Amino acid sequence: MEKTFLMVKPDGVQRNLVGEIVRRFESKGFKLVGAKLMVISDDLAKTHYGEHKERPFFGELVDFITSGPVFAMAWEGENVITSARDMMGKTNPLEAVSGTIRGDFGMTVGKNIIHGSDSAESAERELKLFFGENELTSYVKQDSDWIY
Ligand code: DAT
Ligand code: MG
Repeated sequence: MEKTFLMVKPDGVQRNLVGEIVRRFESKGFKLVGAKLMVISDDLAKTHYGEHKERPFFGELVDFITSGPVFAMAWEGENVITSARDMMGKTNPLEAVSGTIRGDFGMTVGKNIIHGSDSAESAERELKLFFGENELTSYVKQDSDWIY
């Protein structure tokens, strides 16, 4: 089953949105297989956002993502990578439609509440960056026959 990496950013943690965000993915039917509250190091931030290192906002992005605790999560389910991106909404919260996390809770691109892997390759890469193998759990959820 597909897995993805999602992370409530420092603004989402400070704004008490961890529970709301976990609830949305749980309610959809996805399975939480890993989670931790952590402060991202400068090195990890630069590696994680490496694809953006030439962009003018890179410094700001690294400062922001390391500015306070984030809630890192691994989620599992059918089509979870694309589905989670749809549930997050567009990068700019002002363009994100209502009903999405960014559309419902965000106002600016620099503080857009949540990160989610954008492809199978980034999901694999980001899960490895943030979680050790023994930090991801494999288990049967009792509601799975009612979801699939
Ligand atoms: P996403 O987080 O939707 O995958 P992205 O990978 O293009 O978006 O960018 C990563 C993060 O960088 C994004 O969540 C917020 C920040 N960012 C993107 N574009 C920006 C911009 N034009 N100005 C400031 N921050 C930006
Ligand atoms: Mg991205």
